[in-house]
Amino acid sequence: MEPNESKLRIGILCHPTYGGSGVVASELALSLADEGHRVHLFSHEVPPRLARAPGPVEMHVAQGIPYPLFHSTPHDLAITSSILNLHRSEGLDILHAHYALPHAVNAFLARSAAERDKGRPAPKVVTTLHGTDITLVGNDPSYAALTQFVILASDAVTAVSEELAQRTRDNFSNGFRESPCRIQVIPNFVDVDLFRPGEHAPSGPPSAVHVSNFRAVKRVPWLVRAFAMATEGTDARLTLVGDGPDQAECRRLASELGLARRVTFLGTRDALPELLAPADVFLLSSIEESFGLSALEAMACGTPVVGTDVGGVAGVVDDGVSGFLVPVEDIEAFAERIRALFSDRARAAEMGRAGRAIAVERFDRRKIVHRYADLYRSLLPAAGS
Ligand code: GMT
Repeated sequence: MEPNESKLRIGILCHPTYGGSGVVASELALSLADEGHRVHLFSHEVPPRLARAPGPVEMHVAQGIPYPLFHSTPHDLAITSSILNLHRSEGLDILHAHYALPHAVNAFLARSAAERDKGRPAPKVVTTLHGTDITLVGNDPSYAALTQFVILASDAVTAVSEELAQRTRDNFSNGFRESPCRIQVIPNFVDVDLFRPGEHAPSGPPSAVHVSNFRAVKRVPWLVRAFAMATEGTDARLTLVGDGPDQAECRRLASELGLARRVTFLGTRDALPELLAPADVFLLSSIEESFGLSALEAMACGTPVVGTDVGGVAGVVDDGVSGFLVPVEDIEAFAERIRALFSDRARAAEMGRAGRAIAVERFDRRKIVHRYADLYRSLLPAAGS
C-alpha cells in the first residue's frame, strides 16, 4: 500500500464452502488484511481457506437461533444483524458480497438500515458474481427478480470472467436503468507461492487428479467413464479429491467399470498443492464453469488440464498450450486427450510449464487483489474531501 493510501474497513460475505467463491473471498480477505486494511469476514461457518490461515482477518460467525416458526434457521438474517452491529460500533466502508444470493441481499439490507442511522455514512456494496448465482440458481424463476434487483442496487458489480459478465447482461439486462449494465471483470487469482510445481518429475504409472464438490454441474461420473475409456488395460491412476452429492455414484461406477484399484477417493483435503503438483494431468469435466479456479490452481502447480470448453474456462486454459479443451458432450475426445498426455509425459510436463507461466503472468494474486482495493476506493469520497 502507498504511504498516503488510507486503510479501509471492509466486510466480506461468503459461503463457507470448499467451492471457489468461498476460496476467492477468503484469499481476498487475507490479502487485503496483509496490506493493512481492517477486514471482517461474515458467514455462518468459518470458510476452510480462512480456517487454516494465520492472517489477521476478523471472523464473524453468525448462525441465528432456531425457532419453531422457522422452517430452517435463517442464518442470513443473523449475518445482516451482525454486520449492522459492527457497522454501528466500529464503522464499515465497504460490504463485499461474494455470490449474489443471498449475500448481495444481506449487504443491501445492511446498507439500507445503515442509511437510516445518524452520524456514520453507510457502507458501499460491491457484489462479485461467481457463476451459478447467475447461470443456474439466481436465474431460476424463483429467485431471478431478486437477483436482478440486487445487481442493480449494488454500488459496483464484478464478474470473474468476461463470459459471466456477458451472461449476466443477457439474462438480466431487462429492467436495468443502464443497458448493458456496468460489470467490471476481475478474474480469479492464485497464490503462486503456495500453489507451485513439485521438486520431482512424475514417476510411477501415469496419474490424473480432479478436485470438486461433486455436484451435478461438475459431472464427475462422466469423468470416471472417460478415464475408464482412456486407460483400459493400463495401470493409470485417478485421484478424486472432494466430496458431495455425486460421490456415492462415482464409487459405484468405479467398481462397476473395474476401476476400484486404480481410482482413489480422498474426500475433502486442504493439501491441494501437494495433490495437484505430482499428477500428469488435471481433469475438469463440468457442464458449466464461469472460470474454473481448480484448473488455475492445477496450472500454477505445473499440471496441464484436460477440460470441457464451457463458460469462461477458455479464458484460463489455453487450448493446445496449457492443456486441451474439448466440446462438452464429446467423451471420446476427452478420453483421447487424456490418452495423448499419458502416452507422452514429456509433452504433458511441457504443457504444465506453460500453464505455470500463464498462472504467474496473468493470475498471480499480487497482480489482481489491488484491483478490488482500487474499486473500493473509487466508490468512497476522496480522503480529505
Ligand atoms: O457458482 C457455483 O456453483 C459456486 C461457485 C463456488 O463457490 O464454487 O463456483 C463458481 O465460482 C468459482 C470462483 O469464482 C469459479 O471458479 C467456478 O467456475 C464457478 N462455478 C461455476 O460456474 C459452476
